[in-house]
Parts: sequence; C-alpha cells; structure tokens
Amino acid sequence: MVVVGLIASALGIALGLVIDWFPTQGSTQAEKIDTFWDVLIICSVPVFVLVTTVVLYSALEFRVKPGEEHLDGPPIHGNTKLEVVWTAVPAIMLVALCSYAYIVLHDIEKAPAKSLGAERQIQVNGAQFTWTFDYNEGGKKFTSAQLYVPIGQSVKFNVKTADVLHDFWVPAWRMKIDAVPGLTTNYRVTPNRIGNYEVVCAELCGLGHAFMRQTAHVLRKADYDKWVTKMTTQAAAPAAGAAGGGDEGAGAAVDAKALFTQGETTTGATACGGCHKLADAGTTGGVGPDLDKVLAGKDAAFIKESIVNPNAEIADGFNANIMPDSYGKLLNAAELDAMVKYLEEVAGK
Ligand code: HEC
Ligand SMILES: [Cu+2]
Repeated sequence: MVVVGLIASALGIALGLVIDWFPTQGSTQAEKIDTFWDVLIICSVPVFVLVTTVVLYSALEFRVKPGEEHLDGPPIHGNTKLEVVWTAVPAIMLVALCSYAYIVLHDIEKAPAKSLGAERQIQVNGAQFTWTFDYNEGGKKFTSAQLYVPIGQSVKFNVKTADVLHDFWVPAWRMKIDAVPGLTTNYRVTPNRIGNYEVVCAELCGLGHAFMRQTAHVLRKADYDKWVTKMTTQAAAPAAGAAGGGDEGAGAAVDAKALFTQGETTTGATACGGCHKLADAGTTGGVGPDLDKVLAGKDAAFIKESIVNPNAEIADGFNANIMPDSYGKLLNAAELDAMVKYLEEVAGK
C-alpha cells in the first residue's frame, strides 16, 4: 500500500503541475497566484492519496467475511499517539498554508512603492449587460467601452454597479471581485504581458450575463498614450461640431458600422453586435432580435426610438430590460443619427 500510495502521489503531483490548467499569465499577481496553486497541489495530493489508501485498505481488509455476520468486531481502544499525530500534522500543515496564503494575498494587494509615482485608477462600472471604464488621465476624464491599460504599471480598479451584483474578472490577470450595489470594491493588477484578454462578468446577473464580455487591451506605454490622446481629443470634437450646427464635420467622422460591431464610442457604449445579428456588420449575436428581419422596411423614427427607449415597445418574442436603456446618453447626437441612418440603410439588405 505504501508503494501504491507513493506512486499515486507522484503521478497526481506530476499531473497537477504538468497540465496547463490556467489561461495565459498576464500579470505579476497571476505568477504569485499560480505558484501558490502549485504548492497547494504538492501538499494536498499526498494527503488525498493517504486518506483514500487507508479507506480502501480498511474496507478490503476489515470487511465482514462470510459466516462472520453475527460476530462482534474486536474491542477497540483509543491510540493516543496516533491521535496526536493525525491531529498535529494536519494542523501544522493548515497553519503553514494559511500563513503562506496570507503572505501572497498581502503581496498582491499591496500598493506600489510611492517612488514609482501615482498609481493609475480606473473606475469599472457594471450594468446589465455591459462594462464601462471611467478614466482620469492627468485631469482629463473620459469613458471607454473597452479596457485599455499600459504594460508594467500598477492599476487600481474601483468597481461599482448601476443595478445588480456583477463580478469584474479578467481571467488572464487572475484577480476577481464582486461589484456590489451601494459599495465600491477594488483590486489592483500590474499587467505584464501585451495582448488582448477577455473581460468577463463572473456573477450571474440576468438574461444577458453570458454576453457581458469585453476586451482588456494591454499596450506599450507609448501606444497607450496615443489611445488616451485619441479618446480625449475625440470627446471634444463632436460637441464642437454640434455647437456649430453643421452636420458635415462631426457627422461624417462617425463610423456607424464600427460603432455597431465594436461599441467604441467617445463616451462608451456596448457592442450592439454582441446581441444583434446584422449581415452588413457581420455580427451574429442572438440575445436580441435579428435586425435584418425586424428592421426591414422600418423608418428612422422607429429605429431611433428603439435605440433610445428600448422598453417603449418590446420586439415580439423578446424580454424587456435586456437591451440597455442608456444609449440615449452614451451615444452623442452625431453618433445616434449615424447609427439610425446606417441601420435604416443596411438592415434587411
Ligand atoms: C445586451 C443585449 C443588447 C445590446 C447590447 C443591444 N441590444 Fe438592441 N435589443 C436587445 C433586445 C433583447 C431587444 C428586444 C427587446 C426590445 O425591443 O427592447 C432589442 C431591440 C432592439 C431594436 C428594436 C427591434 C424591434 O423590432 O423592436 C433595435 C433597433 C435595436 N435593439 C438596436 C440596437 C442597437 C443599435 C444597439 C447598440 C447601440 C443595441 N441594440 C444593443 C438587446 C440588445
Ligand atoms: Cu454581470
């Protein structure tokens, strides 16, 4: 049994360590958390194997044999030495692992050294069924529907919700926290790998929960700065255009198809295409109606009302309160007009 136990432990540990269980490691936090996982595997597999071996051995060796059904088993007395050992060893292991866990937690939640300058803070807003991200870059505030962060710098995410419980999770970063109505929760992450990673809602929040997915873009600092410049200058431009009353300048700049597929507005919105099918945009979302079908032959006024005030009239076979009712605010006038015009032109064609 000892030999079987040793082999099973070795195999279990090897499988636990060799198989790549997790998504890409994308932050300094992820490295520490994955190492912690490895240590837990190394400690817990032998315990599991030991307990299982003893249970199996006892069941086989001490089971009632034919003809013994009416016999009493031998009288059993406690074994103080054994009991002290099986209480003390797990207790020591638990205390040691909890201490290690505490050290890791303390380490990954720690603020970066003051000498590295001010830490970037991004406010994460959960709402059925989209995330938006509020930035404040050197006093310039803007909102984005996609998450952008520079590599190698600590970011503190302050997480809020406008409605129900959500949970802000980027699996590649490992950190994860609930967005709780009435509270601001937070965690920090130092992304250390360039790339695009999924942002997921990890708390069942309603019918559109599975579609509450966006992208975290980790960029080189220079690219990040370029993006910030783009976001801050764009936000100012349409307002100026609207004030001038002209529709050629700002209106022409809006790419309604990109808005529909990527949901990247100057003030932030979600990707319509995540929920709606539309042939021209190449989107296949199935949460809301197929716009090629339902919008064919509809006029601009109907389309506009459906976007700004989705609950005024509910499309047949669909539920109210799934399409966000915030587009009237999120899309500026030029963007909304461009979107309506675009849908009027392409839907059903
Ligand atoms: C979270 C999913 C979701 C997102 C994101 C979403 N919608 Fe919807 N949409 C729905 C659902 C569900 C309905 C049907 C219920 C209703 O009519 O309100 C709907 C209805 C509509 C309708 C009315 C269809 C009809 O026949 O009444 C239009 C037009 C529309 N959406 C356009 C858009 C546009 C444009 C965007 C992006 C700015 C968008 N939607 C984003 C889920 C979504
Ligand atoms: Cu959610």
